[in-house]
Amino acid sequence: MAILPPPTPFNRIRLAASLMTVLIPGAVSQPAGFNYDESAVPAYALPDPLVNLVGDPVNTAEQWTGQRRSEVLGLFAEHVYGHTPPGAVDVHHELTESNDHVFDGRARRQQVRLHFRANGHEIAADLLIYLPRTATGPVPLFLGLNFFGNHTITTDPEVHLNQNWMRSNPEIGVVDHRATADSRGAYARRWPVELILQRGYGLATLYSGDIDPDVDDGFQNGVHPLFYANGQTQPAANEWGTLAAWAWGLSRSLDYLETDNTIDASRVAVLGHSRLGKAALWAGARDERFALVISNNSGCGGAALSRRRFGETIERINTSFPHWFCGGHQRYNGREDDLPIDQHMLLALMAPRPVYVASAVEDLWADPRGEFLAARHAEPVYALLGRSGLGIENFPPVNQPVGDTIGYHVRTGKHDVTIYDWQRYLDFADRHFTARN
Ligand code: GTR
Repeated sequence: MAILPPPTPFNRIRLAASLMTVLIPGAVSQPAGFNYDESAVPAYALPDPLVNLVGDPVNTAEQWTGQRRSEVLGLFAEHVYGHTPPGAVDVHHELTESNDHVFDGRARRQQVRLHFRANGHEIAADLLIYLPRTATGPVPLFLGLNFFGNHTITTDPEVHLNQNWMRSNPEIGVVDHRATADSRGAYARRWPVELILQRGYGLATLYSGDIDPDVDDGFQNGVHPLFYANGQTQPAANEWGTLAAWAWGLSRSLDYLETDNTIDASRVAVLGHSRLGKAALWAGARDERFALVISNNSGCGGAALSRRRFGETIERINTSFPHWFCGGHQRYNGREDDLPIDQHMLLALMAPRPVYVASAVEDLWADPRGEFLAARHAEPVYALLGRSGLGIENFPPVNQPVGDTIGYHVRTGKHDVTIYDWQRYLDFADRHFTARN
């Protein structure tokens, strides 16, 4: 666990200042030296999702589903997120706490520890689940990773305080890489649990760092060592980084949700904000059990087109966060046009399932227009599979949700998750989940 200096008072100040610019979710603004001017976006040509690697057109749904889809998935694994090792780990689910009368009897709560063991290594992740108590049948549910522990998403005092390493953030009570009681509820405004429950949905969340700490530690902790071959000490250049590990954690959470018959595992929406939105998209691409996928301000390496080089660039993200993608992704620093894919093809991997992309006008670092354009250029794949996508050509006005099977909005405000975002996600899920039943 190398890179962070010891917490002397001086270092703390220096660290706090540098964290403000790159590490604290929500504190990301517009670092200087990057392009925020639409007229300076270079000319670029996007790869066509419907032309396969040998140059043949993909004309039928069968060709997409039977061949091209796995080709595109393979390209993202090879060049962007890294291949997830195929090996199995030993999994054990432990119910650590439950209560059938929370929020004045309106909800049930479960805390489940997922234990993963292999290769002499073991990690555990705590899944926090809230379910509406009045449900008459299995409930649909939103699943997402959080940044600082389950106890930060709610003021509910019974939620276990996370004990694992996390990025220091004294402003919210995370001190010397550990959560303190002061961090309880620090991000509750981003997780309107009671609204979600009222609308008839469950919510499940887990701390991303339980799966892999968000630090460039040479992959010596988190889930990676569980998969090392004999003598292997770090992932190969085309093997998974941290985002793919987080996506793996989302799939393992879904494995658990499938075992609870009060949850409708065929109606689970996976969502995430920012870096965790990138992970949610990769999870949705790899694991077609996720019925609906939501990207909240995911930006570079998420929903935004890389070739636009607007706001955050591949070189910048690989420099600030060398552990997020596979090692081989560094080859594309400053060479976006050489990538065999762009992020519209990541969104296309969700087809024909509903996918929602949300941006914020002030979040230029994440390139709202690039996120919109990726959604738009995913449309031909949806059309091939008989689904209507966004249905509009031009960037929509602020606070005006658009689209059918591909949803999009750009709201007022900053890089964040707001009630406005959640209301749109709930409406979108209502529309698609109800339509199916
Ligand atoms: C930033 C990073 C973004 C985004 C953000 C976050 O520093 O440049 O890609 O992931 O962090 O996760 O809040």
